Amino acid sequence: GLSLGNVQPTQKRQKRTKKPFTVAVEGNIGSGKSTCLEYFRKQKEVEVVPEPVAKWKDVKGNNTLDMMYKDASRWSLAFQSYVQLTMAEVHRKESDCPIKMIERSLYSARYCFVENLYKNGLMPEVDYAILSEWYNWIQENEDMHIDLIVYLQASPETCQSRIKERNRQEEQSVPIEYLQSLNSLHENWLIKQDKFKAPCQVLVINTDCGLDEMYKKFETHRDKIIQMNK
Ligand code: TTP
Repeated sequence: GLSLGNVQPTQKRQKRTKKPFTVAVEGNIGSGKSTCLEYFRKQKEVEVVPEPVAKWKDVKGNNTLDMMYKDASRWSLAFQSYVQLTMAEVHRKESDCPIKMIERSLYSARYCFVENLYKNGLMPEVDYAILSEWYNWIQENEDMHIDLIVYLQASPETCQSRIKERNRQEEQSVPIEYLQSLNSLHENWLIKQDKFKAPCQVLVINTDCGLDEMYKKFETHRDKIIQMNK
């Protein structure tokens, strides 16, 4: 109502001028990213920005994630350009919390997923070239800064059994080879760092274990993950 008009400028002035310490949680499909984000969401210093997967499943009523899995050659350009747009929004989102945690990043969308589609013949070269040019433009013109990557490392077999367990309808046809290929791309990017370099320090947590042990590992690494920008 009327009184709100007076509140807004004050809120603006109170906005933190410091940038939040930004943590991206990375890892294969089913590696445990959502579990990790849920765990740290409980900390009052942390704002979690979830992955915009709900948007991908409803573009004017079209489930583009499903379309991509059913016919990658036809739909992966549309799908990955929308992923790129929505991830750019995640990077740009301001936070009043000292720590901002995001699920994935523009980096893994490009270096793991787009790369995977192209390398496996599921995306034509021209589509790959256009997405790459868009990616380069965003990298030059937008703030994609990350302070820390938490890499949840899990075997493709672990990921496959978790995918089966959670039973997300779109993913039921994902073959083990797809997960193996995505796993190599994550390893190349975050561990070997040959073709693509990690944009910041990488903290590796192995998640080939049960839920309780996973929580214990998150707790062990808590102070490395929850850092404040000075
Ligand atoms: P993930 O980002 O791996 O999320 P997840 O919920 O599977 O993670 P976790 O189990 O670790 O909590 O992927 C979500 C879906 O989107 C998955 O089916 C892979 C797909 N995807 C792409 O196909 N291309 C992309 O660029 C991204 C980011 C996701």
